[in-house]
Amino acid sequence: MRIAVVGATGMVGEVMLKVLAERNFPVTELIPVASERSVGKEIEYKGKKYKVVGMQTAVDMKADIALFSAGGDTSLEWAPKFAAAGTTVIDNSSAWRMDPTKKLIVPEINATELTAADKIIANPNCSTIQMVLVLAPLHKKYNIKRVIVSTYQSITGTGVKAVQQLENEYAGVQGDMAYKYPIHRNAIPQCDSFEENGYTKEEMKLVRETKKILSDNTIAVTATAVRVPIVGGHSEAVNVEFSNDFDVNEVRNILHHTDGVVVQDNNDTYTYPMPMYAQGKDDVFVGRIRRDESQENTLNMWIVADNLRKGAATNTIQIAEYLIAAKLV
Ligand code: 2RA
Repeated sequence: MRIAVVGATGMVGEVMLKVLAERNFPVTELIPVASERSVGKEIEYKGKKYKVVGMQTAVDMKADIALFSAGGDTSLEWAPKFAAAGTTVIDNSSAWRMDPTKKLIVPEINATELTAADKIIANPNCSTIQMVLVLAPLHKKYNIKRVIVSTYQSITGTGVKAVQQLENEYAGVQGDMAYKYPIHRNAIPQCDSFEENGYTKEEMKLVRETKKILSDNTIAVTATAVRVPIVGGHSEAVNVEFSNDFDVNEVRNILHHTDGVVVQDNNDTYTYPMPMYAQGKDDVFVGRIRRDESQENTLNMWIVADNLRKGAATNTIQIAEYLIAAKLV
């Protein structure tokens, strides 16, 4: 497979290259792509060096699949050009996610929706992916009425500049600010910009994308997304109201048998998910599973995942793997 990685020099792009190598993805030719200022830079993949090329050069090379993590504006401009050249694009930005003509895919949930006609495929937002992977089997079993989610999001979701800000604050030096406020010893209740309704774009991604991926607009979702000074991954406190009652042990068993989900839930041994231990892994970890005693048919959970892996790079590559296995590329 001729594979283009668009945004190859960025944080997610670098993880995509790492995951492609780890999973021994069938790459016959790698095309690292980035903005003009990075053209000519060298990246290493499986011990071999590759020169970064620009966007038009990459389009002309007619990759089979292009894995995009280059921001919404770049994707809006260039994904159609790659697609017109016959390349199937899997995009990590929010540009295409809510486009009714584009599929929004978490392979374990809805990869079967994909067809060969899908030339631009949207990868959901990281905080959405980890939540819906846990919610999907429970929705099927108990029918979800409402979700309340509070997120505790890693600064890696913002990018390299945010990580550098935290390191500068640790060191007590002044540098470029990714956020309006200090992040060290702080929690910032704003991820991305605000919308008219007072929610942030990050919160509305959780609201809108959950309904699309689960194919059910009746599900009520509300979210509060918070940035916290950690690097390992995103954590989420999720409260779910079902139409039907449930048994907590049955919930644990359903999740234990769900692909891509690992249950870590034992109060006697202080076993529960934590981002420090999720970092570098592709599973979504769930624990603190307990009935919400304040309301019938309602469950509380704690969900953690590495936002750069299952939340972005790995999910993208799993979509590509599905396309190949299903002979859609
Ligand atoms: C964030 N999910 O964490 C967004 C974008 N990666 O900032």
